[in-house]
Amino acid sequence: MLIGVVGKPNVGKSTFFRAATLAEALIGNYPFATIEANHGTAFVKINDAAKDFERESTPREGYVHGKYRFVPVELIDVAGLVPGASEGKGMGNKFLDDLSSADALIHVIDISGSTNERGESVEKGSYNPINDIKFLEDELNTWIFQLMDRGWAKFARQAQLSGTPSDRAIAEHFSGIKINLGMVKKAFSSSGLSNKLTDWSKEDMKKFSTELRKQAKPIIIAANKMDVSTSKANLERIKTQTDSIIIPSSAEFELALREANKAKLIDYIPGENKFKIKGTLNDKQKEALAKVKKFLETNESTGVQDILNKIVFDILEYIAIHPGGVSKLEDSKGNVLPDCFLMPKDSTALDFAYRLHTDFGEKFIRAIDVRTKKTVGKEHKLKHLDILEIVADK
Ligand SMILES: Nc1nc2c(ncn2[C@@H]2O[C@H](COP(=O)(O)OP(=O)(O)OP(=O)(O)O)[C@@H](O)[C@H]2O)c(=O)[nH]1
Ligand SMILES: [Mg+2]
Repeated sequence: MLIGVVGKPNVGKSTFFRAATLAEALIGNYPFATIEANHGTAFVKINDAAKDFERESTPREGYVHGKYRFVPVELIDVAGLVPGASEGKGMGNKFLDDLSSADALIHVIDISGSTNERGESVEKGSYNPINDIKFLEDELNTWIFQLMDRGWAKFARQAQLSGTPSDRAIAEHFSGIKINLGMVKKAFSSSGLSNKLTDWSKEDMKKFSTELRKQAKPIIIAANKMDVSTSKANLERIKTQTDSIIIPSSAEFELALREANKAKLIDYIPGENKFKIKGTLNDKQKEALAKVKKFLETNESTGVQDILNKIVFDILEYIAIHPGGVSKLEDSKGNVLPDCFLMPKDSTALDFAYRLHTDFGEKFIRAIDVRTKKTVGKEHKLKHLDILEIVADK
């Protein structure tokens, strides 16, 4: 699972990335602070399933904090995007190449309206960030369209001659940017276009690439810099002007909280609207945390964790599944539910067996739902937080 953090320059992408990963990334109050993409590990938050058995998980990857388990997902923070990127303007082409393997995107916008379309600082509230939402979608749609347009006539002819179904031909053509058959099928049905690719006009191709982009690179909007005074009014206004999914955030405050938690100055569970002071703070730290506390009193959270969770569980509709045994939850080393796999919804017991190991898939006999102790077959559909034992032939 790879999530891209995107947006115009200077909106807080690297701050968001650092808050989510605690990996190093340069933050600067000027456009194009980031040139080379930063890769890191962020975490989605789920209930710790072992708690239902009066135990606590010991994850091989990720960690447990309180009653929650934090499951790793990859995050990539890319260079800022400026208008015309799909024609190579700014860091355009590089930015888009970096996103090829992303499953979904977090579009960070500066909801305070203090950066113009090129990412330069302007007086707060003076720029309307609604423009940014549309511009990013347009750039991504154009990017897909251009990839499609390149050599299209020949491609369409060949697909027809070889008798390959159109959706399969397109899925193969785009597999390099993580587009699969399911996404192409959905794009066909939502665009209502005919299967005869050689008949498609440029307009048809544009329509199709827009639908395909929605499937392949779904976007959630992080309305960032919510801690600035002009943000609240902007957010209310913008919500009425778009049907995009918008979650308010303060990446800066989340970063402060996570760093203070790491330094053991506070106890903070990502996504909560409170934290406990447990270390000795200097005056500067006290002042900074007091500001964050005040923010959390009127906001549900800093938004960063909500955004990650929403993308993975609501937009991509993934579910988290643990391998485990009916007789015991531990592996041979005593680790409790050490593994957790994020799987697409509607995954079956057999899909899960294959995910664990090809051998398990090929030699699948049955599976056992560890919570209910019931035996289930290959086609059994899994649900979020299931624990499954796979019984396979030796
Ligand atoms: N007030 C406030 N400022 C923020 C927030 N997030 C980021 N900033 C500030 O915004 C400026 C830009 O932050 P970056 O994280 O470098 O932005 P970026 O989008 O990665 O910028 P580029 O790499 O240049 O595209 C810095 O001065 C940050 O401190 C936030 O939640 N609130
Ligand atoms: Mg950056």
